[in-house]
Formats: sequence, structure tokens, C-alpha cells
Amino acid sequence: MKNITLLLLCLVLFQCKNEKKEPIGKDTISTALPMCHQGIPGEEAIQKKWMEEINEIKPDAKMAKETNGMVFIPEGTYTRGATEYPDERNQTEGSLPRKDEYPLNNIKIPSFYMDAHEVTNREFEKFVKATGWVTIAERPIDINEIAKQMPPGTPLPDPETLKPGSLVFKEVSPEENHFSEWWTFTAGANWKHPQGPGSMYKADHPVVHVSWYDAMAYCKWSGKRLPTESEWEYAGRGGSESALYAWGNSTPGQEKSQGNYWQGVFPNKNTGEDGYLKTSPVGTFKPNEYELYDMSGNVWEWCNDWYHWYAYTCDSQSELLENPSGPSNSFDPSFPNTAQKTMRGGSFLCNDSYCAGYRVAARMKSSPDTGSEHTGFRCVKSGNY
Ligand SMILES: [Ca+2]
Ligand SMILES: [Ca+2]
Repeated sequence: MKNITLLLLCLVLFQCKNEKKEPIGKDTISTALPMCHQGIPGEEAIQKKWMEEINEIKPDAKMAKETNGMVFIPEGTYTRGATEYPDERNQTEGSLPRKDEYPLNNIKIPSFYMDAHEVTNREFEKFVKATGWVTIAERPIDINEIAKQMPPGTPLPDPETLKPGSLVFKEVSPEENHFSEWWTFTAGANWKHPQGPGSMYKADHPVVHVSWYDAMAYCKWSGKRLPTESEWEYAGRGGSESALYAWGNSTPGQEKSQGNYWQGVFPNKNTGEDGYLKTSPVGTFKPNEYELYDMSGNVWEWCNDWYHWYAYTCDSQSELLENPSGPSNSFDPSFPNTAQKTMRGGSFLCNDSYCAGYRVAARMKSSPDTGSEHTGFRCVKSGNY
């Protein structure tokens, strides 16, 4: 079982490796530019069999025509990337911006609509009943797909031992301070059973254990799409250039209404001072200035962009980028064999001591076929209604 756990952890990258703040300056941009061509082309990485299934889903006629439950986000420009702290607050290594949030880029975003809250289990169940969709965590594991993403020569487990499931978090002792210790691949864990067999989903909580493909399938059915990273960050800032978090600039923990994240010492003790050790019902905490809920915390939210460590460096060649949709290839120096999609907003596991994923500029990534107990999504829609 340990081998299987480690194998899958290679594909799931919910770690926030702390890196010292070394902004990519103009002098280093030119030397980094060749890295834009590094990586796995998205066209090759995408699993066509699942995209074909998604393409066959018929959008719900009523939902496709309306914007119920969505918020209008006006067009505008903003500076994408790391936001400077306004004061000398608790700037632990984990709370600082990471290198992939630099350099800053000027971005123009047309107006769009965004779901006011993360997609809930109630909504996801409606989708499953209408389409018969089976999430990736409920399907047999394809050993051939795993093999493609592993370094050549890596021994693979017996396919007979691989059962459908997903990654569940557990608190660990201070000695077990590595992300491979706090995630457990749990057979039978999926959106209906968030902590594995015996646990049960709650209708008004965000759906979890959804892969990027599952999120794409839901968006197709609802007549919507996943946001780009640039749209997500623009919406998360709520119209403010200087907002560190969706709730504004107050220090995490200063106000109870900020969002659902981790209080205490991560990953050893979650005190749950905000009332929730795991997910919370959507809309429990105060919305941001655009009336969007849980943009900081609760669950990570899939975006459509491929993850590229040098994405912002590559984009820095344009003075103003109009509605960018991300790089065409995926590159992460730490995991060069895995193509990854981006996620935003942090989760109930985020804490200033580790990765502060609830900062609106913070970027996260994972293999598109991999969900976990703190992965969810929300959809957006272009056009006039
Ligand atoms: Ca919490
Ligand atoms: Ca969220």
C-alpha cells in the first residue's frame, strides 16, 4: 500500500515548497525566457478519452440560458502576481509570495459571470443524476496513464491492487512533517464519501475529490466553463489592486469572518477556531467586494490554465495582455514528468506557517486526473445575459 500511496503522491502536488522570496527581475527575465519552451505540450497531455466523454454531455437547456447564482464581474485591468504586504506582519517563510508569482503582468479582462460560491454537493449530485457522469476517483485506476507520468524505469505496483479512491488528509505528529505523510490514498474516498467509506457528503458543502476532468464535465453540463487563472485572480481581488486576500488586507486570524482555513500549527494541530476542521457550508463567511464567497479558503478551485513555472516571465514580453488563457505547455521543475493544471484560493488546510494559499496571488497545481479532499471548483460564463 505504501508504494501505491507514494506512486499517487507523485501525481498530486498539494505541497507548498517554501522558497525564499527572490523576485524575477528584468535582468533575469532574459535568461529565463528560453524556459518558456520547456514542458509537456497540453495537447499531448490531455486524456482524449475523457474529453470525448465530456464533449458528448448535452448542456442543460435552462441553465445554459441563465446566470442564476452567478455574479457579474465588470471588465477592467489589474496587475497580476505577488502583492506586497502593507506592513511588517507575521511574514513567515510560508506566508511569502513564491517565485512563480513573479514578475508582475498587466492584464485586461473582459466582463464575465462567475458562480457566487463553489459548486456544492447538491449541485454536483443534480449533474450526476442528469448525465450519469462517474468521477475519476470512482473509476478503476489506469496504470498505463500513471506509467506515462513517472520517471522512466520506475517500478509500478500490480494493477490488481489498485482500487478506485482518492487522497484524504490526516493530522500528523511534528515528526511527520512532510506532505507524503499527511496525505493517505484511501480506497473508496470520493465526492460522496469525502473521508472514505463510512463518511457521507453534506449537500451544502463544496464538492471535493473532483479532478479537472470532472470539473470540466460539470461546467459543460451547466453551460459554463472553468475560469482562467487571470480571471480567477481578477475576481478574487474584488476590484482592489492591493488586496492580499479575498477578504482584504487584515491579518489571517484577526477577524472570524475571513474564511475557512487552518488555525493552529500546520499540519500537527488544527484548533478549528473558525468553526470548521474540514469544509464549511458555502456562503458561511463574508463575501468579497464582488459578492463572491470562499475565494480565500474552504476548497482549492480548478482553473483552465496549464501550470507553467515561468508563465509570468513568458507573459512579461507584453505590456498589456488581453484576456490571457495561459501557456500551451505545462512545466514544473520539481515534477518535470507531470503535466498539471492550475488551482487557486487555498483551502481549509491553508495556514500562514506553510503556504498561505488563501492569498489571491497564490498559485497551486495538480495533475488534471487527480482530486483530493480539499479540491473543488466553480464555473464562469462569458457573454451578455
Ligand atoms: Ca477551518
Ligand atoms: Ca475556495
